[in-house]
Amino acid sequence: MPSAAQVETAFEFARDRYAGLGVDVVAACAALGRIPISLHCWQGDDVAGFEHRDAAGLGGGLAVTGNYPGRARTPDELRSDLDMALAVIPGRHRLNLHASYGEFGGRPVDRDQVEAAHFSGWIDWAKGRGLGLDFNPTCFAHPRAADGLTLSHADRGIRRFWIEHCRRAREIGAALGRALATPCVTNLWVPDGFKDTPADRLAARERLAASLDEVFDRPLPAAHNLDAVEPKLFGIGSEACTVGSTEFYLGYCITRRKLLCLDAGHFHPTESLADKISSVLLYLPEILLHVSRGVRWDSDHVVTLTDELLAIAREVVACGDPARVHVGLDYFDASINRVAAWVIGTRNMLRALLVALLEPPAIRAAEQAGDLTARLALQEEAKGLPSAAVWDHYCQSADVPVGEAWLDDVRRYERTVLAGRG
Ligand code: RNT
Ligand code: ZN
Repeated sequence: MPSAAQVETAFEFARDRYAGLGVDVVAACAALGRIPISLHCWQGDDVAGFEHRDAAGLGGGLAVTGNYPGRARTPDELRSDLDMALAVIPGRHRLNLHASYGEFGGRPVDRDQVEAAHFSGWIDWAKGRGLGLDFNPTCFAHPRAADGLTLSHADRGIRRFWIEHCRRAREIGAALGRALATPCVTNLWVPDGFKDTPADRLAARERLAASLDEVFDRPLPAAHNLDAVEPKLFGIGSEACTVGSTEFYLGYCITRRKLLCLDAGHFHPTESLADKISSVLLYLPEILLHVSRGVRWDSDHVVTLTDELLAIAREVVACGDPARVHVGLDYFDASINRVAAWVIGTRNMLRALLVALLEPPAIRAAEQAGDLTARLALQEEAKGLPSAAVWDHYCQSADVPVGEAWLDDVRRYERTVLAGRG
């Protein structure tokens, strides 16, 4: 690990190098500090939640692999693990909760009964740390989702049940947003789809649209709650047709003024989420990202510092107003230390955003001047600029470990806390 003085020296060199290219590293770091990342609670316990069901019942095409010891089993354990992760991540961030993570006091509370009171422990925790909260209805891992259909189910009773759940989720989202004085993004994803060729795709999609209109019929103040909806290409068990496809939700969002959630794993493997951001921002004021890493399919691998991640971050910054893009993470890996998985993915998201904020303005200027040779040359040279020295300094200034030193802290936590979980 470098000494504090070494970090400082490297930073000064980097600052001058960037200044020579017209990049203000101090301004870039300040801008990075204004971009919150919404950490997904479900990485901490393999999407299990606190309704006392077993992971085998996850359903909805979701799959968590691995059995690394130390899974959080209670809200307090999950919060403790999040505190550990947040202690080694620079900046102030958000937590993204699923409805299944309420504190139900050991009582069976069905999804159509869930309410804001079940999340008061989370509100207190978030308030104490200056964090914002985001929210999701949980439309999987439930007997009434066993057919792989929820809001688009042909049975009106089943649709009603999920409409009620999703309505409650929005109200909870608004309560979280009001309590914390920062709008909660409530993201709706339903697994609805067909394993084999449906005879009537249109009817299912009409039912989904009608159900969504019922879910959203009560207006909520944007200062408290922002509604997002999440399309998907396919899932395990819905290979032939996903009712809530990209086209379905893009049209829905444009006509109903909702946020579109773009998940990096929800497209064909050769499609780039990065390229979609500017297209949808033409028609929607704000969007939500689920930054994930699909490997061959929507595998939800831990986010690493790939070209695709750099490209996504670049587009978030290049659109001119990063506040229009809510950045959340969405992956679940139980084959490695779960706290480390949060830290790795979140630090990588931030590093990618920093690289984007440090992009030399000459690249865009070359394009504007029609000099595509210079654009390519400068893009390639920029890859070797000392962004890592700026990142190290950013971490040091935020009083979090520099470089791989965070792993020692997580290992200590593993020995002292996680190992005792049996
Ligand atoms: C599923 C969606 C969805 C979930 C979480 C748990 O494919 O990506 O966002 O991963 O809600
Ligand atoms: Zn997602």
